[in-house]
Amino acid sequence: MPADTAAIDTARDALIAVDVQPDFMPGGALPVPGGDAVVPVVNRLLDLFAVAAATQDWHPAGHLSFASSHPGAAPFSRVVAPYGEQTLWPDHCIQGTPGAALHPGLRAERFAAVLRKGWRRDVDSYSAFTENDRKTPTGLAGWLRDQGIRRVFLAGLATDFCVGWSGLDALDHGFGVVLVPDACRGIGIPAADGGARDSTAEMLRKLEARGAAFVPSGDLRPGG
Ligand code: VGL
Ligand code: ZN
Repeated sequence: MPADTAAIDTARDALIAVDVQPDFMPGGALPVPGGDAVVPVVNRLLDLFAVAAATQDWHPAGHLSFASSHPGAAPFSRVVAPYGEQTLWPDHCIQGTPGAALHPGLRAERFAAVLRKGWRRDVDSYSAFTENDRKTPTGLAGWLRDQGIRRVFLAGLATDFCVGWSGLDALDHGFGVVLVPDACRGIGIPAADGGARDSTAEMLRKLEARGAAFVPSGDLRPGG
């Protein structure tokens, strides 16, 4: 990690906009409080980066992560999937529906790559790098490396799930990670460990412990 986390090196730094999709906006199928506020922030951030990618949560109908696929199960409860524990969600981001599109207010033409994830019916994928079985790669790490990227700046939704897991996996892949707090929002459910922290606070704690940096968008600048 360069000493100056706030200076963007356009040859080595990439912006990743995670799951900025209508279904995660207030009023959407799986609303993230304040989710719409990240759109203008991501749009401003795009001016600082030469390499930017976006992810789209992209599930088939009947996806294993949908509570509706488990008779009697409520959204936000947990089940044990063949690959381990899986939180169940309201149906969301169904392939080809308007709620699964990139948010129409995004400057999407600036994304060099758009990666869809969660498209296997029986495996969810929070992370942009590795699916929830914790072994199937999405290919994003290789793409970033092929562009010469060494550090990723994370924006989008939701801090406690797809942004957070993407950050942890980016660290595991050897990338530096900078989370831009005002460009992210969390869902905020009771944390899986049953502790006092909610899922957003718990994820931020993990990211910090593993070496992620947190730099607000207003502090980022060209150079470095
Ligand atoms: C997400 C829950 C289910 C996310 C996606 O984008 O954080 N969360 N699917
Ligand atoms: Zn999902």
